[in-house]
Amino acid sequence: MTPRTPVTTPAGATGTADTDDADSTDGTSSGTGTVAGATTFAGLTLDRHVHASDRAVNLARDVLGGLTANPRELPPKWFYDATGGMLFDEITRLPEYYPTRRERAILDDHASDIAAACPADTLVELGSGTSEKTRLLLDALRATGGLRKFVAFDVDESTLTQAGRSLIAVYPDLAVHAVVGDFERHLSHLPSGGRRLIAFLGGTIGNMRPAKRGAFLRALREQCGSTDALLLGTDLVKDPDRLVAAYDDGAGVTAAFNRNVLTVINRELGADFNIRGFAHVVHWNAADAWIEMRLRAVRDQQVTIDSLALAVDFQRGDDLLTEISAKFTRDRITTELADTGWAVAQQWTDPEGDFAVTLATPSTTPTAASV
Ligand code: AVJ
Repeated sequence: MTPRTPVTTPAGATGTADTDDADSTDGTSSGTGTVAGATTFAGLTLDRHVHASDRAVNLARDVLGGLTANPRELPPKWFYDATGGMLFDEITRLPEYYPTRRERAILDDHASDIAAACPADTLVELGSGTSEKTRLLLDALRATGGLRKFVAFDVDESTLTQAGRSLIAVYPDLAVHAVVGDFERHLSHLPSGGRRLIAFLGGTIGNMRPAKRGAFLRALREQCGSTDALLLGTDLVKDPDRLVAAYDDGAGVTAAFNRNVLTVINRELGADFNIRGFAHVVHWNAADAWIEMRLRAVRDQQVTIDSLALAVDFQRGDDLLTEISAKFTRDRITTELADTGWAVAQQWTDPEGDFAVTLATPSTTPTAASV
């Protein structure tokens, strides 16, 4: 059980902070300023399982591991600083990047079906970001009469508090619980109670390799009671030309998003990546059914990373894998869910069959009573 320290901000927002994570520091002061201000924050609860001070430690660990591995690889979560978040937002509006529009179309058409199948009192959104898709689900759940609470779970505190603030303005009766955490590590800290619809949208599950996906889905299953449900958004396999174009847009926004991870490492770890020294490369890996996004050295170069006391040599043509984005078939989704303790209740696609949203319910007894 996690010891928790209640926190009250001057604005009246309440929060709890971990005190047991080895890499966590005191959460009672840093960051509470981001929720301070207007009384509209009454009703916002904030839990922190990741603190600003963890970020450098985790980034250093990932960069050291990734740049000394063969092949070289960086986890995609480090794209998303303020600039990366803005670039991703731009990506979702690109003509080539269809997934966001397709998923929104599905939720536009079927949010009420989803709410009817799972009339939850609590909507939990993993990797929530800021999306308007959340509102489609909240509206549908509110129409069923039982909605009381929204739990937003995201690694970025400022994204969460901004999203929480705007949701409370629109839904004054909604209890908004923001949880700052990494969904690969802190799932056991998801607020429990009530009937929960847990949404994991955008196709983000595709950024995990199959073994990690399986572990994630299993861990989530173990957190769920029999009336909870999972709403999963997944991109579908299609013409490789369209897949590649979605990650290699004509305006170069995805290239800038990809290279932004180097800017993050430069700033936060004192590295000297020359971002013009790396080309944006997109490859459809048909055998694994995933898109690979890479940064390819355009010339021989050495990069030093001061915080790691590390120098890394790149030969011209050397690749750094920055993201995989897996694409599914409907059968594959059903199989992977079944293998991890979930039964598909309903599955929807857009009319073009580009994207799928799947509603799944727990199918087996959890193996461990986890808290
Ligand atoms: C929304 C995180 C799943 O993999 O399509 C978009 C991220 N990367 N363009 C995806 C992304 C390049 C996106 N996710």
